[in-house]
Amino acid sequence: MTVTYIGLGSNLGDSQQILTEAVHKLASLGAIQVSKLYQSPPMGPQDQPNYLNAAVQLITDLAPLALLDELQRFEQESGRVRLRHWGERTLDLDLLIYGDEQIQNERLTVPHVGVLERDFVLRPLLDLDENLYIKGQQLKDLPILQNPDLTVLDAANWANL
Ligand code: PH2
Ligand code: MG
Ligand code: MG
Repeated sequence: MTVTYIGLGSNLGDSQQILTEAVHKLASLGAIQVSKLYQSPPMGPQDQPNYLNAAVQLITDLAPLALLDELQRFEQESGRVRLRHWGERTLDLDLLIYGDEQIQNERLTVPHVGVLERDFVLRPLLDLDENLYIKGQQLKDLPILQNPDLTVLDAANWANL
């Protein structure tokens, strides 16, 4: 059993519905906990809609690449559209953390690139474990969290679990 964290994002279609369905699919892979639901301005091209972002803690038996296969299958099933790099997309599921493993291969970099610089990833992660560390860095101490750009859309049971 490994404690993993998945980042969820969507800014095309009915994003809350798409993220809700993604949470239910993640629940088929193991025990989950879900962060609050956030809205955040786009990182990257500015001529795209705001994102909905969240994170899920998943405790699973799946090996990293098997888990990645499942995440990519869920992205495809949501009718994933990805129009440009850092651009709009229907569903993005990023494997952020896999236990305390550091993984680097053609398909996967864990911890996920850029986690420490993105408030829309950090804030939801801290909902799930406020004492989380990545690469020896305590997340709640990161300066970027002092002035977060994101707003809580739904703090309750938004995914209807
Ligand atoms: N994902 C991107 C590009 N830009 N911006 C926000 N706010 N949230 C995201 O999840 C996001 C983004 C590509 O994965
Ligand atoms: Mg992403
Ligand atoms: Mg991605």
